[in-house]
Amino acid sequence: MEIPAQTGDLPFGSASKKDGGLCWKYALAKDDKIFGLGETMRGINKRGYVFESVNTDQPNQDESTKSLYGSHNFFIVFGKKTFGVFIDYPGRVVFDLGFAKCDELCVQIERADVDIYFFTCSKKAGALKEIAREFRTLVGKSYIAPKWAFGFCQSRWGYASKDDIEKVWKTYRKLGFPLDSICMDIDYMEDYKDFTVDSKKFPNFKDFVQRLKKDGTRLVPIIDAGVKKEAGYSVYQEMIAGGYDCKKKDGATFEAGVWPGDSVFADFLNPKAREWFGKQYKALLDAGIEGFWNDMNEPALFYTKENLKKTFVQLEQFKSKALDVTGLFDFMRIANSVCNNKDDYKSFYHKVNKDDAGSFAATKPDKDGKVLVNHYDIHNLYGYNMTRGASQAFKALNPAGHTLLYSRSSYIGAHRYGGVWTGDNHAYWGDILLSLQQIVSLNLCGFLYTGSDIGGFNANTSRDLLLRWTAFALFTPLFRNHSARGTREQEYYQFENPKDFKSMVQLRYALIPYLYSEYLKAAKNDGLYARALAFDFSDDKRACAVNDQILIGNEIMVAPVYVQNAIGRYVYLPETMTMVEWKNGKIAAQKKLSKGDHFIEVPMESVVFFVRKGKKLPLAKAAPCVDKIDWTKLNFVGDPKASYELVDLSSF
Ligand code: MIG
Repeated sequence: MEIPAQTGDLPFGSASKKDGGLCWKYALAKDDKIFGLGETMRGINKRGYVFESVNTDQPNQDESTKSLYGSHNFFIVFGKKTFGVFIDYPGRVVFDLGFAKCDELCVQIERADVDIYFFTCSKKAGALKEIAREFRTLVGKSYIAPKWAFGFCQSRWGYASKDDIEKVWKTYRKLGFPLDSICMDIDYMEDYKDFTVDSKKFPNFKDFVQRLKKDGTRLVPIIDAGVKKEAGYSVYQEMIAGGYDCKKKDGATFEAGVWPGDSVFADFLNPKAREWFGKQYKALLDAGIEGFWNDMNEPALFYTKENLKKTFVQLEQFKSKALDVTGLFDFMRIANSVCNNKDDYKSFYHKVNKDDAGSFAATKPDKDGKVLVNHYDIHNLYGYNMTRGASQAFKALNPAGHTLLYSRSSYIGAHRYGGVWTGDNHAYWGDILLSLQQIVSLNLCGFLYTGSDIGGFNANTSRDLLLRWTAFALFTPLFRNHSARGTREQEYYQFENPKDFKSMVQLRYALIPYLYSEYLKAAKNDGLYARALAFDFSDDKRACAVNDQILIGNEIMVAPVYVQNAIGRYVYLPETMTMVEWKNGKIAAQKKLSKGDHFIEVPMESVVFFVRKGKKLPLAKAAPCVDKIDWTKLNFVGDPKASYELVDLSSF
């Protein structure tokens, strides 16, 4: 259906119809900066490149990658005029932020049916924070993760049995590491079937869960979006019987291959299907599980049978040809196009209320007032709704409890239901910096509970990389060391002198009363836990351009070392600050430094951070798990005359 889109001048820039969709343009002033866009590649200031909102399972990220797992169409233009823009559109959006033309911002929305929100602030001082807050007033309060979810989590794709997990737990305990959780990746399931636990690999699972929990260590299982197609498997049977599955145009169930082989997909846009899927988590909650991570919910599709068939026909033609270079590349491109194929996304539908569908309706309403919507058009809402269903189910299934939930795929608004992790990064030095940049951009879009796989997911990590990475990540809410199957094992005890890692994990625990307080304050006041320096020092030109230092809460700044073999780094201080060096499990040095540039030496086993002017930072004594931290016995570093307010943690 054609809708009459508003074109012409908007409060900022102007809109016109283009390529069947809508194009919004804004002329950028020379020094304008662009903050936001959540989970994307590149710097904190996104100006100068082009990004796309198309949720994608992207295992080979590099600087040219335009889309990752989430779509977060909110950003702030900061400069001559300062304002926020939220492009509420569930499908493909392209953000050219001064790429085609240096001074032109151009957002191309695939169809003209879109809501564009602008946010302004009349005052210049504090405008960035105020605009971020206004945005959150619109999109809602942030999900709050339980306190234990700030503890250290060890994970790896490859823990395949109770023994594997027990070994991780025992080794960390033996070495005296704090540890709050261990993630269970897909191998815990029976044939990759969601909501099952392989009883051969995990005998007496419930007892195991309790035994670890008594020690302060929780197990956090993964849930994948694809559900195995298997007669007799109750989740599959119920999905089909209840009509909760995504269907093709002819009404047949949509099937695609993912880890379990042939799989089916719940129609998370249908409230009944969402509710039904949410209830499935009960099986694991009943075993004592208190946290989950939702994966593959872009949704990732390895292949469909239809597409494979077409692909084989195409590849067949290459058999008779002598393969030249161009032919070879065509051959590879065609073979690679099997995964996450656009035609597959276009081949299935969701059932929604006619009023919710608006111009996206692909059919006439049925007798219940429902219409079908093509998946492709609303692609970016799928993971969001999976997490939404789980979160709503937890409220009903576990009303007294507090369940940890984070998702790989998301859209604006998913921050109300859970956190996100930044997916399959690499054990590359640049990915430490990328993580810092993603975390501030995600915060700005409302996602406060975030973190990246420490040490890198893909590729082999090294001891120095893991140390430097940990020294940064210990300030991020999700503090999880995770790696891919087939890579070098990267639990901290796999390396020489694990005590150097232990010291850093201990700092994390010493900081938890602070980090969790700041996190709760940000969640309650629609504030930002992690943010760029520009948000607090908007008049300081140098501070506004800083791309590799961030503020964590209201009292500290961090400036990680992310270069191989560096002995330290230059740090820009926008005000006088107290530099704190943590080493061997305690504060090793404190020094007041003046505003300006400083070269700071950072030994490999040290963590250095900065307490802001007129502020003090509480530090607890490290404990084996979050529940054992004594929140009443705190030491302070920084300005002794300052005051610090811990939030009331009793209900968390
Ligand atoms: O296709 O479950 O991002 O964290 O370890 C890979 C296996 C599927 C992707 C997730 C990663 C997880 C992995 N998963």
